[in-house]
Amino acid sequence: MSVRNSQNYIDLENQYGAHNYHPLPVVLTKGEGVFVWDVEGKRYFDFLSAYSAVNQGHCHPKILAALHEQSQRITLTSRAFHNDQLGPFEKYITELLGFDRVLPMNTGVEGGETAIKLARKWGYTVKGIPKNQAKIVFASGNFWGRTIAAISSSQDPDSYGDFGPFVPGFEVVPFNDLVALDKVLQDGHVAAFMVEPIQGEAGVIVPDENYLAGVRALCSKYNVLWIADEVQTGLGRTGKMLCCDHSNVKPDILVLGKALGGGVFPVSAVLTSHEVMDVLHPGQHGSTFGGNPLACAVAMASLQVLTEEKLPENAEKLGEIFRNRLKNIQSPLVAAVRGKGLLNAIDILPFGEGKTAYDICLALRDAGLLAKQTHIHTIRFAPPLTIREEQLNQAATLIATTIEQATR
Ligand code: IF1
Repeated sequence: MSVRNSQNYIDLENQYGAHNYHPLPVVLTKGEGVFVWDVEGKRYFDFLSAYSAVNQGHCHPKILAALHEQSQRITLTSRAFHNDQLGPFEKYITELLGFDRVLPMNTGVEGGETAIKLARKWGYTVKGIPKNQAKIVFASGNFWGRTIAAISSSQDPDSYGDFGPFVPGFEVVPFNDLVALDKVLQDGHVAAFMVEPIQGEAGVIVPDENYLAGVRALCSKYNVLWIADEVQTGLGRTGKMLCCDHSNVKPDILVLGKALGGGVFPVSAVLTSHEVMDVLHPGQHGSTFGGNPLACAVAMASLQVLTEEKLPENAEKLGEIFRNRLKNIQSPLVAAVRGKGLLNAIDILPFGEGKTAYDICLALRDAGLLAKQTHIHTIRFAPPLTIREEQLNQAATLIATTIEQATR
């Protein structure tokens, strides 16, 4: 076949691939910093960052160098043997984030599953919950992945429909509701409460200022482990290294993923105390790829880039500017603007003949910016944290113009 165009690639996916996504019609072939290019050579601002997995920008030179350098030496040993990258990475990340121990995995959902297994085992062996009666509480609107356990806590029919039966022992309370949480945590069989500090997939739902402090206090009061799912909000995205840092509170178990791999490799991690992590003994949990030398080298570089380039601080500063620009959009379509740092979203009212946020995303694509809607009416805006102020303003102008022209 001669050089393929976008449609050729889309046709191949339609014919040979599972239809488990409905991607925006654009075919990407190159990424650098805050920009991506399609196969026709058109450049776009990337305002999704692979759902916050590319916080450091596409193909960051330091992260690629770590990937390349380590890949020339050794890439996979399994945990049957030690390797010379795991220990240094474990020391670095636990000291950087202030936890005693870390358990490395690969994807975010594996991190969530690991956290839940740790909590259940702690519940039985430390808290004294009767065997197989441990409960895990989740916030309604949660999203933490696509495994059977993850969808067992979901209220989204797209996530759980026709995939039953579901994992028992899961309960749900309204997000951002400390009264409801207080009530449910009084059940002595509750081992943990798992919650995102800001709910990403639900539509960038930011809780009240005092919510996380309330979660911390209630979990301590009732001897329940607080699991913070910072797979999407962590690693600088909301303007601090961890979203919990805005409230000066620390979870008992922290789950990281996405940008821990710097946009080049799947790396996730669960960080916690000696008391919790030491309930696990050899042979009780693991993963073929968890803690592999290539992942550790990449994750180390990914974390160093965040701190060396002050990316959380940049996200904090530019997030304020961006939300102000969105709030000044002169259009009746914009129903709400919300977010923290460079995790932001707008709600778009239906317009024209049944047009929705998806149609705005198509228009943004034509204007040179890629973003994706969630739950029909919300567009999430999450550029790489390396974005510069002039680039952010250029993108904000493009967004404003596109939305203001949508109803003309
Ligand atoms: C998809 C959503 C985002 C997450 C939080 C754990 C995980 C995720 C807070 C699991 C993953 C991804 C999954 C991906 C799209 C994306 C997503 F739209 F699906 F919900 F970001 F909002 N905790 N989120 O957001 O991490 O196992 O995927 O590495 O499934 O389409 P993972």
